[in-house]
Amino acid sequence: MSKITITAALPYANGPVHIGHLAGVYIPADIHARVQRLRGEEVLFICGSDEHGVPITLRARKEGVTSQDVVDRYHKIIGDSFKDLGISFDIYSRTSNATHKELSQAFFKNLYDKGAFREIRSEQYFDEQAGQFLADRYIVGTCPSCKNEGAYGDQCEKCGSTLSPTELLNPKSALSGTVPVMKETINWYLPLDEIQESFLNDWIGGKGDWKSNVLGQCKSWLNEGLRPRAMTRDLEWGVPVPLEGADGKVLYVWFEAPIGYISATKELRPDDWEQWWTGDTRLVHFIGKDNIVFHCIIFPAMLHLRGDGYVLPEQVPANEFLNLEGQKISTSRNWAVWLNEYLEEMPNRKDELRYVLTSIAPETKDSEFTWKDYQTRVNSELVGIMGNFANRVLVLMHKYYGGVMPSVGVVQEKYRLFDRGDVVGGKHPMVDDYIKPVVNLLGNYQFRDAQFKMMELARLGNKYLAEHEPWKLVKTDADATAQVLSEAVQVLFNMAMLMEPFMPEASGRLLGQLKANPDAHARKDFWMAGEGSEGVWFELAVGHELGEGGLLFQKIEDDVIDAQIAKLQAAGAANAAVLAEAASKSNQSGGENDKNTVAAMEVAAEIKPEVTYDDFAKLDLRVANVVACEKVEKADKLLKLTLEVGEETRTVVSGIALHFSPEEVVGKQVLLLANLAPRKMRGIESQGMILMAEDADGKLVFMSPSNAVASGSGVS
Ligand code: B3M
Ligand code: ZN
Repeated sequence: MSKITITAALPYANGPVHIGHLAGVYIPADIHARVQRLRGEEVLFICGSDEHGVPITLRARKEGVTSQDVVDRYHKIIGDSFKDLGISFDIYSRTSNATHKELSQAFFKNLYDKGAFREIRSEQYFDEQAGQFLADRYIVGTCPSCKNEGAYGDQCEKCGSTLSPTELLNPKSALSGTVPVMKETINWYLPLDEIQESFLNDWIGGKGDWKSNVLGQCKSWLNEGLRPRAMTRDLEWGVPVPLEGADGKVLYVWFEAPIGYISATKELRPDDWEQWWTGDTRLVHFIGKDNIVFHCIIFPAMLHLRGDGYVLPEQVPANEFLNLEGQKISTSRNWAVWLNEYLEEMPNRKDELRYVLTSIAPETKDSEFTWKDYQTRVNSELVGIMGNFANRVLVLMHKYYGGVMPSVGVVQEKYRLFDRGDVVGGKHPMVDDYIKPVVNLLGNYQFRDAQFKMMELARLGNKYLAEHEPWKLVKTDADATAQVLSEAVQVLFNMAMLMEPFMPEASGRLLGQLKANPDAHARKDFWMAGEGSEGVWFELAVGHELGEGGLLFQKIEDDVIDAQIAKLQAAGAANAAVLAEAASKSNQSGGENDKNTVAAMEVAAEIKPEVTYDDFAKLDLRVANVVACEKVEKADKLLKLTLEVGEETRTVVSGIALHFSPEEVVGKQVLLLANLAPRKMRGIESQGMILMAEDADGKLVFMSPSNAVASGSGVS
């Protein structure tokens, strides 16, 4: 047993959290923390509000209140809504508190005294009207790479480039809109170029088990060559730089925010906090992809430079982004499903949200939330499969046996759920086919697949009931009925156990309905399956009294979903109004850019960054005929297409099964990306990708030529 320190990115206290944050960071982190606790590990699960940084001061300015007002308001909203959703933080702290100020200043001082920083005199943008230096987001301008006119001094959100203020074209102050002047200032820089050579290259080089999206970003930073980065800023809001003569300067928010994990630990455990950051403690950071460089490069460099035994992260399972109804989630455009509002409007659907967001978690690439899909997953998976299975079993148990586990007479082979031929060797199919795979997937941070595997137990149970129909069997074979229903109860019990980290409330409800309450020791062996324990499965004994059944999940009616969609459409319409107004304004003012135009540009469909003709010429696009098509087993979204491409026959797996039946696809001409690297999906090698358009309602349309063309014809 070792200590595990699990951190979840500290949300900026400048707005509530939304489903994108949850799917990318907080739900996976919570599942992980819960699993580790179930395994008997010593866990500290840390989070808090990030209360410094320019987004907060800008918001305060816009609203005409103080920065402290803003963070007080959102710290409460965010903290309450996490708690309400059941995110099991051991502490939800904040970076404006005294412990944090003290600790982050001490950290800075420690590195300063070691000579770790380079003191650099430079010219920085200064707003003469506001009398202030313009760091990071205080300055806006045109992105040098993609020409987005709304880029910030630290980053272009459109193309993702990291920028420094002086790289922006046409820079303007976000405070006054005036053109800034250059003014000299001193700041302290972390010499990341040197640290790359002396430490980071090797350290990251040894992280072969990190997720490929995370390693990819790290390597591209390293390949480009790191540059010194300022760890102080000329700003008022933040932790003051603890040096003589550094008045008006604060610590860079990305220097002190990660230290917030440590100060939160200290606040929670004043006596042994250091043990959670040294020794053989395992440190895991849950973050979104935009935070990778800070957690994988800068913070580790800081910890390493201290040289006094701080642990470095063992894993940083960063996720990609979640989109909402076809658009990027955006706080400024109010294009989001806000957690606090969701919890108010659907107070009894917490686990439903957890379940759906885990099912679509952007673990390997960006993914998409739609309300219709949410409804389908709740109604057909949670209500239709899981809830229905539990309900049928419990109702029949009460009807036939008064809710008491019956004794089974002669066990009949043909009614067995599993072939137990191999139980003798200490193996049980429940363990080998379900529990161990779930535990393994969780160990690999594959939460989405783990939950899917857990759900397979419900599918298995339903299939088993449908096959043997105990409600009919009861008329002819009492023993078989008792056998089938008892086996079904065992499936329910193990499923309820496996549900615990994903849907803690529903798991508790189901265990309550079963009146099952395994002790911590048994739970531990269950969750250690394959690692230090052969694995255990659970059974309720003959004579055990079951509790009352009841619906595990409630169906969601169309009107609830329609109301949510309408709410988003209203936000969309408000944005369109801003767009129209900005357009008319910019006509009047000769195209001068203002912040409304920036918001408006975000609304229009996003065109990806420019590519060269050479990039384009690498794609081999062909017309292909679909000659056969079938569903892919156990994958409700996938169709397997057999394509004729000139002389050649190809197999392509495509995620269009929810839109088309196989019959609708056969005979179509489609556009094929023929030289995409082959990829295995559900064991089938997909040799290319067919291209589809998506209409405004999210319906897919084939890109077929208007007149039939010979298959294999090139497209250019
Ligand atoms: N406040 C969250 C964000 O980028 C940022 C994380 C800090 S983690 C130390 O949305
Ligand atoms: Zn850009």
